[in-house]
Amino acid sequence: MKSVKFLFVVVMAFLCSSSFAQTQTDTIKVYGNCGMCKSRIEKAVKLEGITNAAWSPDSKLLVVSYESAKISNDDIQKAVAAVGHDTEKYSAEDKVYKKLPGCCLYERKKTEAAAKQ
Ligand SMILES: [Cu+2]
Repeated sequence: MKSVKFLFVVVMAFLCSSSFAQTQTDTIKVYGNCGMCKSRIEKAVKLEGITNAAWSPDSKLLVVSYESAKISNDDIQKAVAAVGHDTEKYSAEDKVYKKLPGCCLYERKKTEAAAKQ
């Protein structure tokens, strides 16, 4: 009887930890301008583990919900930078940024490289 109880506890513990996968919501500063930026940014974070993402052209903030076991805040910021948008932690490559449509050429955050120019 004791072992049955133990097994029950183990199974319950397993069910609890797996059914409540940790979902985290972060707000990340992402540089951009307009509605086109919005769709580009939100498309870039349609990734495994991300449950919700919305970027506001007014606040320049990306509110993203994700399962922290599957993807990290850094991964998300890298994915955004990869499509040409600087984030608070990662900068887009110049060549990617320069390919953005004219209306999307947002004022870039001050990077060391920009400061030298
Ligand atoms: Cu834009």
